[in-house]
Amino acid sequence: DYQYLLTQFSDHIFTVTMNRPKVLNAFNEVMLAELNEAMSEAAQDDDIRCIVLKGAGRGFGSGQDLSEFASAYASGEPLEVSKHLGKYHDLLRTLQEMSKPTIAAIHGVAAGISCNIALACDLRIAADDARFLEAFSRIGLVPDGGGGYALPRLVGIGKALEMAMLADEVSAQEAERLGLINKCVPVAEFEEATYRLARRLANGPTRAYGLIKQLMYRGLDSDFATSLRLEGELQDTAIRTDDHREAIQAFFEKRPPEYKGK
Ligand code: T3D
Repeated sequence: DYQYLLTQFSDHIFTVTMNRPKVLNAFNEVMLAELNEAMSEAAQDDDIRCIVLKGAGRGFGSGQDLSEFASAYASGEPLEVSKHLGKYHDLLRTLQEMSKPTIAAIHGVAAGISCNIALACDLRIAADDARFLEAFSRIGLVPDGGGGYALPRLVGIGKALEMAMLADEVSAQEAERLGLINKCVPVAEFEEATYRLARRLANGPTRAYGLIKQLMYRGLDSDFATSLRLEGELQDTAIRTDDHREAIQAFFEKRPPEYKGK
């Protein structure tokens, strides 16, 4: 049991809800440690074939808990930023490296490092009341939590600089248009649409999804030749999976495939 997370598992879908609603799910040390633990365990669990990350109460998350900064400054202790950030970096690595799809389901505000953790998930679905805020420059900081990596790749350098420097809120509709999120849906349909997407992924060819993640994420930093080499290696693995064989058989039997994630 966690102090600041709610977790739920059904139909191969693992839902993690950040649960500090009074502060819009701001990250304190405990919640960050718990999220690291929950995601690391989920990464190892073959029964889990899709992860949904969301926030309790009226938003997804408000970023780092600023009262932790304030109390450190008041006590005169220096903040060990690199050590502290390292724990966020562990989480980002786990999200990218785990061989199963992750969905950030965003309603209300996603600010600061909460926004960037949403960007580190594979897919993003948002309610139409969602707003995205690279809040960092408002408090004299640079985007962290992988924002410097993900943001320009998702929306292009011009918009990334605008979001980071001006730190204006971006609406869900605008975020969808920019490619910052995959889909914006009406609030009333948000829950249903989130789990429709999650079920689709959880019932899909999980091994192929894991290999697709490698191909895409490594491709972001590869030259053409390296990426082609990698696709050869990964396809060699994909072609040996039970799910691939099942899909070929299902095609000729004119029925939907029944993937087992193997
Ligand atoms: O080393 C490192 O860790 C560096 C890492 C930095 C990572 C970061 O994430 S830096 C960015 C940190 N986040 C922010 O600067 C955002 C601060 N919050 C806001 O600007 C606003 O709260 C929001 C735009 C997110 C939402 O506005 P609104 O009007 O919907 O809600 P609110 O009334 O401002 O907030 C509700 C409550 O949550 C309020 O408490 P109260 O007055 O009801 O007792 C507010 O103080 C609290 N809250 C909101 N954000 C945080 C927070 N408390 C602590 N930390 C927060 N980040």
